Amino acid sequence: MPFRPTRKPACPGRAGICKLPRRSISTEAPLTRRALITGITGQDGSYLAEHLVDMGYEVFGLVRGQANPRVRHLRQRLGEVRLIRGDLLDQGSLIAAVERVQPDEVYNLAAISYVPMSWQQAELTGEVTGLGVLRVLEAIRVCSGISASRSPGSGQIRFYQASTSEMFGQVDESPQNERTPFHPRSPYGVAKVYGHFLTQNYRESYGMYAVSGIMFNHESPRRGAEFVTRKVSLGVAQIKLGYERQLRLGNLTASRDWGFAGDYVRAMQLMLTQDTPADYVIGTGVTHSVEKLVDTAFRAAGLEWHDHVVTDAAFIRPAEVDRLCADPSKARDELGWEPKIGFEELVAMMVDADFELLSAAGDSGAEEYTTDSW
Ligand code: G4F
Repeated sequence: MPFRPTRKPACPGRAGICKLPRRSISTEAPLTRRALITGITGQDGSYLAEHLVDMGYEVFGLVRGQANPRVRHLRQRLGEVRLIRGDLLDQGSLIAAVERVQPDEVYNLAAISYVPMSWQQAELTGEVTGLGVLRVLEAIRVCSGISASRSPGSGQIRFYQASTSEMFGQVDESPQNERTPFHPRSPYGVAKVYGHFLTQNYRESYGMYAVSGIMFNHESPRRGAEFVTRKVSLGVAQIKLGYERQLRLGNLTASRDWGFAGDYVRAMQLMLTQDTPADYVIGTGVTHSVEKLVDTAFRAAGLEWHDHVVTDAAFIRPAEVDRLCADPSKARDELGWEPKIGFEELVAMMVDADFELLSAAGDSGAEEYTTDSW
């Protein structure tokens, strides 16, 4: 029998939880499954929160800092989500968050996820992206009373770790599946490998329901402007509107398996509903070069990329991941997961969204969405 979410009474208004205004107010006390998401203000966090709210979950998000500006965007988008303060660098805050929320599911999406930054701040990347996973797992273990001699009971907290195709790095086989060896090429990739193996280790050591989704690149109009897809879609919109003439990029020959983030969060939830915890590769199975991405985006706006794109050595990485392509057959066969949005549709969606965004924001607003980050 596949696992079915159980329903339990909600526990509103607990100390330390900042409840956001609701989009729609139900007169009945909801009986629902409860999820805690770290990294809720990021692209994946926002799509996952929407998906879980639509499925009837009660969703809590961990937010760090005193005046995190991303919280405002989240408030506008998702009134149902309750926010709780905590930080992946602070073990006590994670234990307190798990204790207060008493989640059925924890999704660890928080990380320093911009690969070039991991060379600039390698230690911080290791702390957040690597050791942060340990701290979340420890918070769950401690709050659940699990130890080497005490296994989790049937109502245990289920844990999802956001692993990544960057762990494959320099690959010897293509496409990559769950058994492909890892050869990470950045401090970010190395930190993610640590988190991945630690998740496996807690599953094997303590019998915890702890799984990793090895997600290939997933994009959307909510993607940060530093990642290449969004940098390109913003650049195209700026050029189309006459705000810019050039777009400066790094390595155009690298290839990635790009999918739509909204599709990938469905896989995260499905992974926590299986009888047996396991890791899954999530991707489309189709790869394109950065040059193809650029060509597709400029064409979508009726532009010719050769007239505008300049390659700039400042954006070349110390070590590159040349080519990634997923073999998502295990996810398809066992989870019934398939992506709904293909590459061309994704690129057109992002270009259209940025054209609308910048048209509404005007010339001065365009500066907010600068594409010149490293
Ligand atoms: O968009 P990117 O920065 O994504 P990257 O490095 O593949 O990592 C992303 O996907 C991973 C999943 O596999 C995540 F784990 C990770 O957190 C992140 O979300 O770069 C994609 C490719 C690279 O080969 C890069 O060298 O695009 C190339 N590129 C060429 N010019 C550029 C640029 N990348 C960026 N960010 N900016 C450029 O100007």
